[in-house]
Amino acid sequence: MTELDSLNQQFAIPGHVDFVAGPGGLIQASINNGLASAEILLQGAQVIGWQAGHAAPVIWLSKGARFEAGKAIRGGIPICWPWFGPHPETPALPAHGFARTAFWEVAHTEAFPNGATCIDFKLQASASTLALWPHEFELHYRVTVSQTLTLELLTHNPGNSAFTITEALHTYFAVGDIGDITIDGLAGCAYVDKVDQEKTKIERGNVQIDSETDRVYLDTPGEFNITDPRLKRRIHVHAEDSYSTVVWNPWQIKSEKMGDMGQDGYRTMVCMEGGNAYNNAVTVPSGQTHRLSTTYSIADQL
Ligand code: TA6
Repeated sequence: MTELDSLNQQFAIPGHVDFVAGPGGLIQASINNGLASAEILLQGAQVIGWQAGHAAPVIWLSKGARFEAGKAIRGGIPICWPWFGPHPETPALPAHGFARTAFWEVAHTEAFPNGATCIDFKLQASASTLALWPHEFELHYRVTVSQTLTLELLTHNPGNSAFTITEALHTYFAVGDIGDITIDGLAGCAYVDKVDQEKTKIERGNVQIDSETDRVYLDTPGEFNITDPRLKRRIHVHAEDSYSTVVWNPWQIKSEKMGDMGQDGYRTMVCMEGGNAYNNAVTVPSGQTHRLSTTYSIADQL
């Protein structure tokens, strides 16, 4: 029996979820429940697509993305864990931690009476993770798909001592054109400006983007909107236990250097990431569990 056969035997739900060979042969959970469709790779438990009803796709995936086992994939919703950005002490370690390139297990699937579908993934410490980060851990990640998309990342500390993490659900949103969008909900927040010597600044109003932008907003509230006049929609973001919000667009020159953004891909994406980074780092005491959650919904026809 192949791995796909085993996954389908254990977790497939007709009319909701099955498992297929995805891009690059990576195993993919395909959800299609009549309310929405979503595609999630077992590598990194990475959502690579979500489309509510007949609306335009909400999650952006680079046309230049490379799908190779163990390699980061450009687009979707990478899980940055147990550190966000470069490793604080050892820059040679993988950026954004190891969760996004690890092979996660499927723990559960369920179809709900309201038509939604959820899939639970889990990742535990192993020799390879302990070599990168010397702590026992259990990660549980639930993706719930309907006209909304809810992501819940639970960090459990089964060890005898506390550990500290930084984290982000590094979501790439599809937009009509980066120059037209407005992001609200961050006014008054301090942010670290990573394209200006990591200076700390204060957001004066709504965010508009006309050049490379890489900001980590701190102590942020939990309600934001990405207003997209070209696609005539507003993406609402509701975040819980997420005190940092990252806004990123590499713009043209950095995109060309990255090599996997596709031709002018930067024009049709914006990253808005919920998590906990910088002085919002989270310490998880022994035996405790930390929860990070975000929900996306769409208001069409602006
Ligand atoms: O979230 C923004 C950021 O930290 C940027 O600085 C940029 O590095 C981006 O993440 C993408 O990182 P990656 O390792 O996926 O190329």
